Amino acid sequence: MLHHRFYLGLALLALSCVILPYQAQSQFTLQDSMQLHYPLDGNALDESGNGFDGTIWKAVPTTDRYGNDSSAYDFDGAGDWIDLDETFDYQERTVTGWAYTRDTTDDQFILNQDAASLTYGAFAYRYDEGDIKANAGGEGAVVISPFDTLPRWTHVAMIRNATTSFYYLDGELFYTGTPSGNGSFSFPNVNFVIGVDRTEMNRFFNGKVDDVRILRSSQILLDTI
Ligand SMILES: [Ca+2]
Ligand SMILES: [Ca+2]
Repeated sequence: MLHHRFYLGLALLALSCVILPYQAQSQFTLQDSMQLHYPLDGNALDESGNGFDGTIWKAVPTTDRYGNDSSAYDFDGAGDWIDLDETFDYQERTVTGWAYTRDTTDDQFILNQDAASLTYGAFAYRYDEGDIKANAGGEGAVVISPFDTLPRWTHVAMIRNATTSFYYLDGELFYTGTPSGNGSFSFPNVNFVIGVDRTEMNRFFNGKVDDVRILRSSQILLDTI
């Protein structure tokens, strides 16, 4: 825990130059900028107030990272996912969630929105040939070494603004990049999907997902780490 707090402090320091000018100009609050929030406590209702409720395809309620019953969703790696008819194509964007991973051997998508028509690029958190890969906004995938031990819960945050992308795992900033507008032409899907790739037919996640949030800002969510 101390380890995470240390890195969170570093993360705050690193982000302060981004957040502070933004807040001063817009006076946005975190809640104002929340576009989607799925606590996934027995349903896929959107608690952001925007009504972006998800549709659950075969995923089942399970325990969360604290052991609370029916407080996350389990995806069995074979035909389970959650989707909704909504896109989150923002220049300033934060996508976060918790994922419980059993195995990264098979290619799997946890959080995904990917189409070439998106102005601000595809985003994804996924496993590919044993690596962890993330994409905050269209740039080439950021590759992270495989987890040392599995299974495990991991918090991921993918953040972009007009000039910079930020990638966090468990509160640790591991990469900053330059976001672009790239996305896929084949089987594009402008809508956000959880637990499967953009086709909604392939690369199903084998694990659990909890506390998915999308914000229209480049703030990191302190209460989720
Ligand atoms: Ca939950
Ligand atoms: Ca299944």
